[in-house]
Amino acid sequence: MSTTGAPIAIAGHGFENPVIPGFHPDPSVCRVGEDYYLACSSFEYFPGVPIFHSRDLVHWTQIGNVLDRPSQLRLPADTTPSSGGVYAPTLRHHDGVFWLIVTNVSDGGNLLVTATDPAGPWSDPIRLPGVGGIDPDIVWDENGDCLCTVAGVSQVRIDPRTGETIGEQRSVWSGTPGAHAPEAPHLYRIGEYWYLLIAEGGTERGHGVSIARGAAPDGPFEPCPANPIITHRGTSRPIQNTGHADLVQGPDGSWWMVLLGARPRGGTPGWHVLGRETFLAPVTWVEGWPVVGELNPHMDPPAWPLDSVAVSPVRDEFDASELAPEWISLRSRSIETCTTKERSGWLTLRARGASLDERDVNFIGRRQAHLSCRVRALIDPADGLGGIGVRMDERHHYEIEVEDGRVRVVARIGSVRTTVAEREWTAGPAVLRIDVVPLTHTDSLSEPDRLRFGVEGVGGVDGEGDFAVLAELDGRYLSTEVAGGFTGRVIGMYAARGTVHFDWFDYEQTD
Ligand code: 6LW
Repeated sequence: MSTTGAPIAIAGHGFENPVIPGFHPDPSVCRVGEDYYLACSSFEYFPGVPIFHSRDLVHWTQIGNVLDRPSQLRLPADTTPSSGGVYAPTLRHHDGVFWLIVTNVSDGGNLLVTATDPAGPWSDPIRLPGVGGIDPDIVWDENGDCLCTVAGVSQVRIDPRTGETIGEQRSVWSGTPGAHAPEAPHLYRIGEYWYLLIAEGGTERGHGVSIARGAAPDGPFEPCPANPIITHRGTSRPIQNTGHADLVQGPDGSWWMVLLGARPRGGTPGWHVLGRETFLAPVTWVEGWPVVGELNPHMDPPAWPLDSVAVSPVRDEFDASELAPEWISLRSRSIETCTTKERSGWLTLRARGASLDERDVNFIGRRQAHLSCRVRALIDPADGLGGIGVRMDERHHYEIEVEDGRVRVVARIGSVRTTVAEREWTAGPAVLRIDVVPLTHTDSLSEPDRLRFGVEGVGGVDGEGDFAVLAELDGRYLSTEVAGGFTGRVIGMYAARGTVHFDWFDYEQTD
């Protein structure tokens, strides 16, 4: 493989980042011929590990979820807190087969699955009980032996068909002296060296990527003199937390890095609300070391990054018998409690937990993928209670819900739960709406965005057109800086009592 190919600007115009906006952290990428595939972490959501396809590394389409059956993914409510579950996959293509290795920190640890078509089906898991540590990577050496390397950074030989370990797991590199959390290892044979890429500094503002190389895949490794090869720590760049990367070479010889980053907004200390997103950067090679280019090569001077050009489907009518792959449920999904087959053209949800405070609430949503967006849904609460909400975790969420002639907005922030607004509502179906509005002018105390909750079709003094706004809430409380953890906002529908039905759900990027 050449390590000298210069990156080409895609379509000659650079590209926009993030390439996969919204909560899509820990990207891992591989290429087969002209096709790129990329997988991300999914934590407490089911199905797990979204997988995307692209021809140019910029425009990605979700083609499925790798762990989409209970036999592959169990997220028991008692052992799966928010930000538990599925962490940091590595996706590779070897010997005509796709391999994905990942950790379910809430059920059994590391596992491997395989597929001939990355859209699925993926195999049942091969467990790796002997491999200790998160962020597993797999690679095959010149002898065909399979090496698994995990955060720390340590390595063990495995039999990928059985999951057995062969020999001891041993440390291969601990990263830059003094740097915290060496993790997310990926090992590659490039030219005459084996390269060990890692993340360092923790996944917050100190995040960065470092690399080392050696003659053998098990080391010893010599660190790159220019480490970290990318970090935005200590800068005023709009994209922060850059780290947890993977490398891929294009068919034209160009090299690229996918990595996670966050877009904090508002006043100090900055709040990022979309979780950690997937970014793309060009890579060149100088004296056998990778040099990472700008995340937004055509943007000068630096500006707020544009939202991805990927356009989300505006409306889901729930006419298909299967739900689209971007819909994610909390911890599990069953046909008994979440189905489009009960009322034709509607999504029916049957309540389990009694509110979004509960781990077993029946909530199904999609990642908020744009800083500015609008969500609307037509709900028939029948004789139950349900609504739409914006969720970080059980302790951080805002929602608007309807039942039996009442509509209300509820906010949960930490240990405080309150009904923010409530009004009479003519019983029957309602169009509930949430507008997420980023602030354009900020001072040191400003929130990153505001969330407006209301009902359509009623007018009202505080309304805009026929949109009656019941409440406008500060977005900072639904950010990672407040909620903690590894995820971002997910917006969706829920049932809190009885059985509720949704005719359609709109997600729309707004300006
Ligand atoms: C992941 C670790 C990290 O396992 O965060 O940013 C953890 N990197 O590598 C969860 O995403």
